[in-house]
Amino acid sequence: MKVNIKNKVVTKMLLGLGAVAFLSGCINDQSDKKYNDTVEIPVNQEMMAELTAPPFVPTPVGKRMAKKLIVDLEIQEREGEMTNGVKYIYWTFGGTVPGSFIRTRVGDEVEFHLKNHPDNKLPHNIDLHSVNGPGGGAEASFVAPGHEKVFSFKVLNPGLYVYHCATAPVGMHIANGMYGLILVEPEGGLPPVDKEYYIMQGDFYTEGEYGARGLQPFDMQKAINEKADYVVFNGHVGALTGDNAMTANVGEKIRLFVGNGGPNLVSSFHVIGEIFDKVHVEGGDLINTNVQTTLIPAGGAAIVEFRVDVPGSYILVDHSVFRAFNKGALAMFKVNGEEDKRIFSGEIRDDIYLPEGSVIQSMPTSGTSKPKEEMKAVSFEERMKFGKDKYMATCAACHQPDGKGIESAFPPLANSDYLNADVNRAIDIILHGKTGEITVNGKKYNSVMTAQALSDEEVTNVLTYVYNSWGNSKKEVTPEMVQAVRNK
Ligand code: HEC
Ligand SMILES: [Cu+2]
Repeated sequence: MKVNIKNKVVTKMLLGLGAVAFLSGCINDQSDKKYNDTVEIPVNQEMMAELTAPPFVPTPVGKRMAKKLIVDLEIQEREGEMTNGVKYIYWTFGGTVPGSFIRTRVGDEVEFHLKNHPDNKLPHNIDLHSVNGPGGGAEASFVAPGHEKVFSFKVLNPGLYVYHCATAPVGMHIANGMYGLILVEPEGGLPPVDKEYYIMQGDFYTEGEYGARGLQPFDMQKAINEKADYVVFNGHVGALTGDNAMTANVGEKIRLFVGNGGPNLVSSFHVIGEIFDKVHVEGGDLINTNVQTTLIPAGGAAIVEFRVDVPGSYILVDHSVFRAFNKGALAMFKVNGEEDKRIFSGEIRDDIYLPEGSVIQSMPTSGTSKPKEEMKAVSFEERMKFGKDKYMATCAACHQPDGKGIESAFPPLANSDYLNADVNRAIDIILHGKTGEITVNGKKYNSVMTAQALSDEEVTNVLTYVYNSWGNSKKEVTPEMVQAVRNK
């Protein structure tokens, strides 16, 4: 008996090993076969590639046969706006950051024409991660201003790939915006969806801090230290918020082509209030389902798909969340259509919950009491200085360092008609928080601001700063006024 069992086990093991050997043989054969097939896919017609500026993508490949695809891409060095009042010299593929979206299929033979505009100052090139060949085309495409380089490659592997400039110093060319995406669709195309969009994250390094005005030069040392001033989607703060938000209707299936140009930071890509039904992990064949946050490496990509079920604004972020609320890595998706209360009820009730001795809506304070000896401002200048520091530390995360807020989420304090109309109301909001619908500069907000645990002196300083900045009404605020509202 014993012997028998042993034999059985051994036989099973041998069978198992055999199966493994057989399977791996199969896998090798298959990928080899696939590869050979792809190389031999015939190409007999020629067409110009449709190139699009972000967040749009060219028409799906569908069932079209492989062709000789001519890509005509022009490099432009041009000034753009990083955020309000901040200018930056971008280096671009096609005039935008990220560069033009290129859409191909396996078997295509891409004839790439890289043009360096004569007004540009520097040579550039392109390394496409979809190329099998040295440098991804970098050496072959190295092109001086006023020149055009042509090279061609056979598209072998399906997936979503990053392309970027690889001219030394490579990091600097990427940091200035020289990256984009090229999609290689499989035979027969990707399954159809209702809406497709193109988003790419990038980190930027400027001599001035976030929001420092004027033309900001690239800062090499900050880039080396990986201390980004801006982390943004599609090249600048607000590229995809407010009127530039992506849109969809309830019930539609969305596909996002998401890339990360880097040069340094890895993205924890997340959509607040959505779950990705499907993620092509790293832009390849592996499909994960029901994903909350997907990691997108620098120089990598992912295809994410989800159905939008509930109307409203969805915020796309790098979930390394200070990047989202303090450095710009925030985009928006507006979904229109009918509510479905089975999926999301919205607020059902707001009951008062008051454990003994507690106060509603107060922010946790470190320690129990305020410092006893508070430094009091002795002049207007000092009030402004203390007020600005307090503002940057407590308010800017939501209302933004420039006071402009974030549409549909945080109302502006800059030039705010609501703020300027009533000082006591503003003091009350800081002391006690605010919920419910309000209209600021013609736009509706319906959210919650928690009470800010600040002393009378601090409220005075921060409001003095707010009222005397960004075109506001320069009202005077005193500790007595704050005290009066507190004692009401
Ligand atoms: C956690 C995010 C958050 C923080 C931090 C925050 N606020 Fe607000 N604030 C909001 C939201 C949200 C509203 C709108 C509330 C509503 O819809 O009723 C608001 C409204 C206001 C308003 C009235 C509307 C307007 O635009 O004039 C003022 C004034 C204001 N906040 C000032 C401040 C100041 C000053 C600070 C810092 C001491 C601060 N807030 C900190 C989120 C925040
Ligand atoms: Cu370059």
